[in-house]
Amino acid sequence: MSKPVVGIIMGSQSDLRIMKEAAEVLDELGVVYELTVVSAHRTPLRMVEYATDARSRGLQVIIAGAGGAAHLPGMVASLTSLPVIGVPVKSSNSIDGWDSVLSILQMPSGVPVATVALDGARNAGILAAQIIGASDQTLASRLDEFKKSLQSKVEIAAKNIET
Ligand code: RP5
Repeated sequence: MSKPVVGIIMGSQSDLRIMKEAAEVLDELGVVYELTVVSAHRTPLRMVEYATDARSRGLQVIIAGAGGAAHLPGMVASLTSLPVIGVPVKSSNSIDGWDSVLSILQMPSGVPVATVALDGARNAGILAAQIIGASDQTLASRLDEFKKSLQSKVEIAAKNIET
């Protein structure tokens, strides 16, 4: 089995119900990933180690999901030059998820996080694959097929409702 190129991390095991959607779409696209829990607040040293070792371990993209005071994606982005995709998770204590969205979205200049929609882990997986696909022709072809399948679904739905 080849080495993971995408790292999926989340602030708590409670985020897995959302973050597993990133893993599922990477499975569909044939992208090898690893998945674990890293908390910016509860395990800060583990976060530093994960982010600083990520590139040397072969990762090319990190997907980081967190809820509430969701500092994990931004802090990881501050520690690595790998692209970081942030997934705001609507946790049970959230104020409608705005806390998660704004914590991840409003990054200072110089430290970007590619933020997807609230609970948008599936899109985070697709975006990670697209970043890797920019220099991987086999994956790019798979992504082209994936895009065509989205188009076909809409065309079939359109035919079904047209009168
Ligand atoms: C964040 O707090 C986690 O990312 C999670 O979304 C939220 C709640 O965590 P738990 O209290 O369920 O562990 O750090």
